[in-house]
Amino acid sequence: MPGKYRESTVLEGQRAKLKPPSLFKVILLNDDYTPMEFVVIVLQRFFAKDREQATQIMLKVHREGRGLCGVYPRDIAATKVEQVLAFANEHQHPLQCVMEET
Ligand code: TYC
Repeated sequence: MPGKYRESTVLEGQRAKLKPPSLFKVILLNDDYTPMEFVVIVLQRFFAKDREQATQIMLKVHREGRGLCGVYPRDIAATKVEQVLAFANEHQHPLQCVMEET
């Protein structure tokens, strides 16, 4: 298709095919051994929660078995899970963290 608007026509064609990225929940799981204070630190360090928010989420996980830390695009969610598991392993805590598509 000749003409001076050809390039923008191609760009619009590509734009129309893009879907918004899938989002993933990052979820912390309860266990009987990880100290509460360690979980609060994890939520502050990796999920940008303040101490009050972190404490509420930790207590929810402790009482209900699991709790939402945040919602992110796939790669960021996967990195958060890796960071939490590496940090827990370093400190020899069995804390588990998973991601789930929303
Ligand atoms: N249940 C743990 C305890 O009593 C605390 C805990 C909370 C562990 C949240 C993991 O994701 C977790 N020490």
